[in-house]
Amino acid sequence: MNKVFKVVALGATAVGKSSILLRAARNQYTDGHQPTIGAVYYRKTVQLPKTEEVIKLELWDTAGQERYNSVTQLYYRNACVILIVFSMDDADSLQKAIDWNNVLIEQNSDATRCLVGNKSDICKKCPRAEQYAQDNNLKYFVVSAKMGNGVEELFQHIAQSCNKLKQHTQSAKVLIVEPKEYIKDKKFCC
Ligand SMILES: Nc1nc2c(ncn2[C@@H]2O[C@H](COP(=O)(O)OP(=O)(O)O)[C@@H](O)[C@H]2O)c(=O)[nH]1
Ligand SMILES: [Mg+2]
Repeated sequence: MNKVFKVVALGATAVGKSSILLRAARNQYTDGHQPTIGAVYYRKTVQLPKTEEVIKLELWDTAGQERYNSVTQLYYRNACVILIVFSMDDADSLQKAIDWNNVLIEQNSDATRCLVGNKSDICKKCPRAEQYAQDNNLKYFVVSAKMGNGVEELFQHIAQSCNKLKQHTQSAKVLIVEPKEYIKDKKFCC
C-alpha cells in the first residue's frame, strides 16, 4: 500500500516552520523569511532503519497564515503528525506552542504531536520547554533548520510514528477481511 502521511507545522510566525520543512525536504536553507507563495507541500520519503520499508510523507506549510491568526482546522485535518514549533530564543513563541497544544487537546486531535524547539544554533537549551514536554507526555526535539542539526532525527521519529499507524490499520483490516473469507469457504447457505 502506498499511503502518504500528512505532516504539518504549527507555531508562531518566524519560528522557522518553513525553514524546517525546506531543510527536511530539500536539504536547503536560506536566511530571511521563506517565500510563502509556491509549493503548498513538499514530498519526502524516509527509509526506516534495518528494513526495506519506505515511508512517504507530505510536508504541509502554512503559507504564512499564522501571521494573521488564520490557521484553520482545514490545514491540519487528517494530519498524521503535527509539529508544534517554537524558537529556542523566544519565550513568547514557546507560550504560543503551548497554546496550540492545548487547542489540539481540546479538539481531541489524534495526530502524533511533537514539540520542536528550532534555532538551537543561537540558543541551545530551553529548560521550560523540556519540563513542559515531560509533564505533558510530548516528544521534544531540538533542531536547527539553519545548520541541519536534529532534523533527520526528527523525521526518523515521524516516519516511525507513521509506520506504527500503518501497521495498526493494516492489522485492523485483516481482522475484518478474514472472517468473511472463512464464511465464504465454508459455503454457508443463508
Ligand atoms: N539562526 C537561525 N535562524 C533561523 C533558523 N530557522 C529559521 N531561521 C530564520 O528565522 C526566520 C523565519 O524563518 P521561517 O522559516 O520563514 O519561519 P516561519 O514563519 O515559522 O515559517 C528567517 O529569517 C529564517 O532565516 C535556524 O535554525 N536558526
Ligand atoms: Mg512560513
